Amino acid sequence: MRENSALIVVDMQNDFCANGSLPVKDGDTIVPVLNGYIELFKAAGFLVFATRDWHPEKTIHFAKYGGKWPVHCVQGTKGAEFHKDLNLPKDARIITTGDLPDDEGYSGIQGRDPSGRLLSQALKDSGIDRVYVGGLATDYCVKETVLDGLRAGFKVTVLGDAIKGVDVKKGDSERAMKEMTKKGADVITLKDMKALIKKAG
Ligand code: VGL
Repeated sequence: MRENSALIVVDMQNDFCANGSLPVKDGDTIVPVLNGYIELFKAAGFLVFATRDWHPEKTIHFAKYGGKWPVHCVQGTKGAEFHKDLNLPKDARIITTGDLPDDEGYSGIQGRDPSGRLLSQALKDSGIDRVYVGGLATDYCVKETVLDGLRAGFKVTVLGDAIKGVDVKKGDSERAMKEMTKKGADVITLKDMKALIKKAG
């Protein structure tokens, strides 16, 4: 690939997986696929970012404080840890979202690295012009990260076989996919990604 690319793995945390407090149906099933992408990106020398939803106990994001969701991904809890089978590289850059009481934290692009730098800035500082986005959930954090990435001027590719949605309303994930592609996102699968990287040498 000629472009300088990075992988963004969105919110692959226990609470969004089976037995979590806000489980995304079949959320776990994308872990091996994401691991396939991670391997490719590492081998190609590209950066890997992993976002994590990282809420305080009290936040406007939770239903009991006026928000939409059950309590999930509270800072420092088991539910906020990454799925144990996700093979994040040692040098993966962790991006924190939703860690303030008035912040829903849907967009990974607005998340911050350990030094407090916005992900959008961290990407620019590394000369990244295209991001590949997969993880959970298609109709919330993946969608917002993709749309925000496009707005910030990045080219964005959705990992079509490494996302799953919440579907609070039936069809939400499908509508999210339509919106992302309409706004300019590309979609790829692991098989095509392998071919692309091979072709680029
Ligand atoms: C998410 C619902 C609530 C997500 C986060 O990571 O997509 N979804 N909070």
